[in-house]
Amino acid sequence: SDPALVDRARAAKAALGDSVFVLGHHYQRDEVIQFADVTGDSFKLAQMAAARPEAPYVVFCGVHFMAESADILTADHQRVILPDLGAGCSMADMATFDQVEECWDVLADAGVADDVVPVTYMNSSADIKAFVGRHGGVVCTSSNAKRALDWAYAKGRKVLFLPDQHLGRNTAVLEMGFSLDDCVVYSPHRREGGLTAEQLRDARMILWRGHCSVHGRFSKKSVDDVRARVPGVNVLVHPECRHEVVTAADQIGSTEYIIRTLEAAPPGSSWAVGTELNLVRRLADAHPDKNVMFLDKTVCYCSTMNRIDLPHLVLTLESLVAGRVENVIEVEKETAHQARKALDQMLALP
Ligand code: CIZ
Ligand code: SF4
Repeated sequence: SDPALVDRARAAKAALGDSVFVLGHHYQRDEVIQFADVTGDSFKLAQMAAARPEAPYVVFCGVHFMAESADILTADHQRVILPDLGAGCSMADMATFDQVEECWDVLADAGVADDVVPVTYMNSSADIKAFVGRHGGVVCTSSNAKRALDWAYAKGRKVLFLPDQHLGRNTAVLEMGFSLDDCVVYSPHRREGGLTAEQLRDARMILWRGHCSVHGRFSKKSVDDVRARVPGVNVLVHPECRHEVVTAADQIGSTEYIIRTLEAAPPGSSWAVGTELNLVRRLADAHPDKNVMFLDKTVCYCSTMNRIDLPHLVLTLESLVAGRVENVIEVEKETAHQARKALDQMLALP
């Protein structure tokens, strides 16, 4: 990255001192992550967001839904800033509030709404988290999806899982012993979700038709090809990948799990990793004694994560030095209150 920009970021951050707290998601660019005070996946960053109550500015290098969660979890006097407001998430955008309300009506018409506990993946808007909080549900991440589902099934007979069908299906089938037939997929663009009332009554897991545009692109062929190319390779993938991919892989886990697994791996071992490319590159650099590769070279970065680049970070930090607070993410009060219930429920999971 441009050395002049690195110097400017360093100078602005030094000038701000303890008044700024920079959070960096693992999928961020190297040029940005070097300025993060804390790095993590969405769960760790949600836990860490409130760790510096004395810092008035929390600069969130990640995507919009993560900054919303940080705003909900930080103190009222703290402002959460997203260096590029265009950094959204295509998965989160696949479930809008109106669509989810309509789905709930469909469940009510089928006579099952009272049996359903809604569970939403962290990768969803604050509106959706608020919906889930209002209906007695919980937020989950890829590191605690099983615990969230155990909690939900202790409360109700069915789960509506938003918005990532793959995380929901993979957790239900691989960790809860469900069959694929226990799961149905609700399509927000089809009448009645494309399901009959009978299907909704029989299902245990109602999956929203959403997916990640990065992880959803790995295929069974990606796994077969790397196994043919690299003898003895270990295939390690994120549970946002399709079911055919996780069943063909050797290990499945959240971002933090992937990082820990590579740390513990023996020197000389080979790993094909199916997750975001910035993270895989960084892991390859961090472990030169291991053969760490990207699962499928035709898949690329998360384009919205990559919108946060060094120029945006420099502008954000320099504006703060000049006393201008821009790109603030502020969740409306009642939405924040309801969403917080679902987030607190997640943070309280055993
Ligand atoms: O795909 C993502 O955005 C993930 C895995 C986020 C996270 O850190 O859980
Ligand atoms: Fe969203 Fe996928 Fe990008 Fe994560 S990697 S922010 S789920 S599009």
